[in-house]
This record gives sequence, structure tokens and C-alpha cells, in this order.
Amino acid sequence: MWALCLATLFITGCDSNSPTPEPTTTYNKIAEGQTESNVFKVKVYSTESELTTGYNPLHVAVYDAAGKRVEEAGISFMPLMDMMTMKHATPFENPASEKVAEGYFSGAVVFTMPSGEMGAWSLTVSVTANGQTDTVTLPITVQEPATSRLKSFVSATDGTRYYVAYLQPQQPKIGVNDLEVAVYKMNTMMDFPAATDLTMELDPEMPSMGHGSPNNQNPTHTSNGHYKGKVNFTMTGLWYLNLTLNDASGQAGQLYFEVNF
Ligand SMILES: [Cu+2]
Repeated sequence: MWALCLATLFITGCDSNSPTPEPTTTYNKIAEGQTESNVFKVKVYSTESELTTGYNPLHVAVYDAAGKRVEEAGISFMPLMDMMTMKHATPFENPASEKVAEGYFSGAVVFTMPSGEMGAWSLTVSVTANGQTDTVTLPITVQEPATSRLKSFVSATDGTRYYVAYLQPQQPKIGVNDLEVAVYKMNTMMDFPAATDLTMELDPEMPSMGHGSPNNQNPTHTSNGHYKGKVNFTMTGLWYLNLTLNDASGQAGQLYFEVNF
């Protein structure tokens, strides 16, 4: 029966309580649970097979008590790591729209460290819909990716800790690629606002050959701490994307992301 259900899942969906067909986009379910007062059921999906340290787009499906998909809701996230002696949050982006897109409310969480013996992550999702608010806290697991997609530094100008997440390119190619990073400040252990007022210099480098590339474009701020620019890969191999971050008083820090293709 289960095998049959799996086989038909892609065609019809298994949840006979739900009149809305399951979405066709291939998302992987990361967690699900019933809200505390049983008002909603919440399912959290990723485009990846697992959550990793760095920037993770998350897609949330919400169902009402009758099993019907909720298409209009205010959704807010609260990611939290419990490290026994202390707890801390991490940067996140709540779904910007209160209306579903293809069945989902989409936001993101930027995990600053992997799950492990040091601590355990949970994601609290608060849903306001149909005049009711209810909340669920879901245990989640975060893995460290093979190539680091999150860097951190302490600003040389004012001592603020920054986190810089790599977003694009996900599929690097020879030639000019869209480059995107997102930057957050750590105000407190629980407050990680987007850093929106930095300037950046990009200097790609092929460490094995000692050359860079022409026709790059420094990332500039677009919105919510996201910075977009262009990176030109003149050949395949291992590249370092060297980034210098400056605030109003000067150079705050330097870091690099590895891209190997
Ligand atoms: Cu931690």
C-alpha cells in the first residue's frame, strides 16, 4: 500500500483530506507538525535534500483543521539553537507575501552553525489565518556543507560581528555569472538584522594559477541585506571569490568563498 501510495503521490497526492492537489514543484519536506492548539498543520519544505549552514530558502504549506490548504496567512519564523548553557537565534526572512505562490509561503533561514553535540536547532512557525493565530515548534537538523557557504568576521571599524551568506551562482559556468550574497549583523544573540549599508569589492582569483578575471561587477545592495553583482569565470577550476566589505568608516572585513566547477 505504501509503495502504491508513493507511486501515485506524484500524480494525485496521497492526502485524501486535501481537496487541493499537492504542488508539482519538487520540494523536499524538512519538517511538519500540528500547531499547539491544533488550529493548523504546518509542513516545511526545501529545494535541497537537507538544510545546511548558510542561506536556506524555506517553503511553508499550511492546512486548516479540515485539511484544506490555507492560501492566505501571515507567517513568521523563529529559528533557535539550544546549546544547553545558552540559546541563540540566527538571521531569517519571513515570507514576504501573505498569499501563497503555487501553494507555498516562501521565506528563508540563514543557519550560522550545524546541528550536533554542541546544540540542536528548532524552527518555530507562527501562523495567523482565518482570524486565528497558532504556533508550532519543529525540531530540524542542519548539516555543514562540503564547501562553506557562510562566512563570519568581526568588523575592524566597530567590532560588530557580521555573517555573509553565499547565494549565487548555484550552477557556475564559464563567462559572466550573477553573484549574490546576503549580509547580516549580530546585534545580540537573538537579533540578526540585515546589513543594508555596506559597499563591497569583488576580486575573483584562481589560486592555483595566480590570475583573476576582467569584467566583474562589485555587488551592491538590493534589498533585505542582499547584494548583487557579476563574477566572470574565464575557465573551470577552483576560484576564490575575494570580497572586501566596507562601512561608512572604512574597511570592515575581508573574506572569500570557494567556487569549484
Ligand atoms: Cu549554536
